[in-house]
Amino acid sequence: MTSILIFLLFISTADPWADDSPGVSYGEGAGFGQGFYPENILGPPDPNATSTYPSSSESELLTLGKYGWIVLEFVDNIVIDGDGPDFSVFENVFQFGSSYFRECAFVEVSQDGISWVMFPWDSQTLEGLAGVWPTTGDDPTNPAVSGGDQFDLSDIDLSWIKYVRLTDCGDDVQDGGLFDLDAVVAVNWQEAEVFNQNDLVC
Ligand SMILES: [Ca+2]
Ligand SMILES: [Ca+2]
Ligand SMILES: [Ca+2]
Repeated sequence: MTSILIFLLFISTADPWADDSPGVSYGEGAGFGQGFYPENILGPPDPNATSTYPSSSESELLTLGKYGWIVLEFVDNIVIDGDGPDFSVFENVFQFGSSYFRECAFVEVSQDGISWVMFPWDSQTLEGLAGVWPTTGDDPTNPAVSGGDQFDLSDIDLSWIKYVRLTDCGDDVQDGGLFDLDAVVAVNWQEAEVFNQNDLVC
């Protein structure tokens, strides 16, 4: 009985947030937030951030630097392809008037941390990049109200992923500067302990 209770307690701790960061490589201009890494980019986005008052705290943000990259891993859960967007990336984008201050990153995903698939992106519309839309401050697990940038695994024909890699766009995109990661949040997910990858067709 005790072992059953411990097991139930264990699986009940799964959460939608990214759980670990097994790799990071800083580029020119990095430094901000490194003293708080990795806690500042795990868990939910800054709860005080809104569209017009973005997060500015080193305890919530990590600057990757020019062409810097970071890998996030889902440990207690995996992201699955469900209806609509499957995960969201939050940066400290903010709105002023009808304009937005944006700092973008390329988004790749992986099942094993070795083979990666990049979401297609457009340098003019910025579609397919992270760091485009502000955090609203509303429920970060609900893409209909959360803001941030949403990604749908069906767009790249994957049924599940365990890793997300974000790479600062550097000079490849005309944006405001350096990407500052706040959080990566699963929208459609399963607990890792009950997940059997043989049940899903990749
Ligand atoms: Ca998690
Ligand atoms: Ca954060
Ligand atoms: Ca989907």
